[in-house]
Amino acid sequence: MTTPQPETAGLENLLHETRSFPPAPDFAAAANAQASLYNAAQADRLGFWATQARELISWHTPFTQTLDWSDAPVARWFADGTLNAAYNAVDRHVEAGHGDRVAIHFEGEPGDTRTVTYADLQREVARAANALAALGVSKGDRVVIYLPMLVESVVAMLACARIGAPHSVVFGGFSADALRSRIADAQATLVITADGGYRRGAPSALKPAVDEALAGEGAETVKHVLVVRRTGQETAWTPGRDIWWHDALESADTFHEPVWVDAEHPLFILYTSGTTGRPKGILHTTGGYLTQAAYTHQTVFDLKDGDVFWCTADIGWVTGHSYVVYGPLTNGATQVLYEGTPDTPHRGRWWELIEKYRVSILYTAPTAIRTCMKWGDDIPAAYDLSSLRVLGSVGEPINPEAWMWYRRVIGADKTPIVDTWWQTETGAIMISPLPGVTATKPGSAQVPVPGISADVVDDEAHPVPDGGGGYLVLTEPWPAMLRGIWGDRQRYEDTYWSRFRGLYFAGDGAKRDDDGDIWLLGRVDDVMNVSGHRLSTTEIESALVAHDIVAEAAVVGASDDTTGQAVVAFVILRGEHADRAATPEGAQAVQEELRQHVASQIGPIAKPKRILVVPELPKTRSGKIMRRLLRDVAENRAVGDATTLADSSVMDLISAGLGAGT
Ligand code: 6R9
Repeated sequence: MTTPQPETAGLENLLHETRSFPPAPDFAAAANAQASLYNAAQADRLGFWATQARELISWHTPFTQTLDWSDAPVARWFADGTLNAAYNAVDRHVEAGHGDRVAIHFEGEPGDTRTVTYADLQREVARAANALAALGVSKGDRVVIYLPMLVESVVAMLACARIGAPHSVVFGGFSADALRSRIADAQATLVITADGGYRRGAPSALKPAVDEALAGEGAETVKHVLVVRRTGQETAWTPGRDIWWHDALESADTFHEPVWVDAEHPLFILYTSGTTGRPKGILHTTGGYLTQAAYTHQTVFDLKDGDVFWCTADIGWVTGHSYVVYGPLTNGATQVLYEGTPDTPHRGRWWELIEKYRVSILYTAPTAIRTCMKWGDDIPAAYDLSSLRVLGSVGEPINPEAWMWYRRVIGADKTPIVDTWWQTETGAIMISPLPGVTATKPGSAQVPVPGISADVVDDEAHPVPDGGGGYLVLTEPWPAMLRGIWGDRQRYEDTYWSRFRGLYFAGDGAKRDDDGDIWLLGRVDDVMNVSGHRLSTTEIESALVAHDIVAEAAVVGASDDTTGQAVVAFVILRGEHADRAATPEGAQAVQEELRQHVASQIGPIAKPKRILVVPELPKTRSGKIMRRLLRDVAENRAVGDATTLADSSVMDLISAGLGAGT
């Protein structure tokens, strides 16, 4: 891990963003969030959360305790209350007379659509819960869900919640081996999958990966596989083990009494990759998680009656859990669920969907925003995006250039942008501006949401002053916090609580600007140390992307005999400039131009030692750049394990293309 160094003056300017966008008065006047929320939460943090839990969640047995921290760092929130997450997400809205409200506008990649009301959802979830129970799944059993983005995926998660069986969703793009290791770690008894899903215009099989996973070691606990028929493609079948979802649901009753569970009953396990190969099963429980998911969804996105919400994340990631399933449905929202990729059958598909469903709140990732930016302004310009009123970003630092594009081109230069920092481990949004309250700054997540306490500290755990940099920590327990790593308390304590005594170590570098606002600088392993100067990969990437000819950039620190680390940049040029680097002379000219540009934007110290023009960047399936692989290239090593890449051929493309002018 690199030690943050005191900032050098020359590095300040890029993140010393001076643009600021105060809320529009009419938006502020009508906003759900008011500045007084911060004061209320500060005056009585626990009381504040207890109020949210009572107002936003329906309890079967009301709780009397708010936080029990006696077994720190494992928290217990609202522990003597009982509830059911599926009841909160579905039934109570029907009971309140909103059965006809649309819960999900589903759009399949081939263009098939399905409108699901809350009453429909209630029937489906109840039938699925009965079907699971009939297969012998009961409270506490683990169910692995390996599905594309379908209505059935949401129903499957809620059916598990309804019977108190923690689900573990495994992203449909993961390999059979990744699936097997997660099934084995969770000791799941049931897998819910599909024959396949549609991806880039063609059916893509899923079931074979399940068959392969179950043939492997450690997966013997699985008794049944429920299979959703989506594509109708030919599917190998193991009689006695495999059951069609529609057959199981057809015979199931539409009434099901929810299983009331303790607030601390496990709701789900979600695996996330750690620094070692073994995935970490992040454990979330029911009451606190649901409270913070609902609260942040309502406050950070300013959710109102009549809004149409669209979070583009896959349910295989935590963002899909909290802002496709539990947050929006607990709040009774109407949302869009889209199965496919943004460029199928054309690059305007997302904007077409926003126009079609009058989406008013869009929540997506910087990588998607930069991709759309690369495709050009004329594509979104062809659609009516006037329904949009709040835009969100999540997953990685958003460079100011992409932020400004998002606001100008998608948000008609007026829509507030909420840059939300959080993690699988935190369960819900932790740091974000509040629309209508915060004057936003391009590239900064800014302030902890009311009720959350975060800080930036130095190596000795001392808070840094405004203008200083260090590590992001969370200083007080929060309702949606992870309750541990499945089956491994020691690893939980070691990973998150051993770096700084009594503080949760998030693993992200951060700085405070002169106003005290927080800027996330990427994972601390992405922080470079060049000649004793702390340089952030994000900062240099932002500078590169701010240049006209650059579409995307990834920066790594490669070990260097003299400077410790050296800055190596990988850039994708914008379409119309791509040819410029085709010849060695052209590539050299481009490199020199970009080096000078970084020098002028940040300072000579940040000038990349090497700039490599590449056709693609290696990204995980959740869109995070895999810098580890780029470091292998930069340090002239054989490229390491690339199995978690979304597209495993990217590294071959990169290696093949190098040579010219590097
Ligand atoms: C929700 C999610 C968590 C890591 C986190 C950080 C990065 C997420 C960010 C952000 C800067 C933001 N991250 N949101 N960095 N600004 N708004 O993405 O969870 O997949 O567990 O990733 O993502 O590095 O530590 P997860």
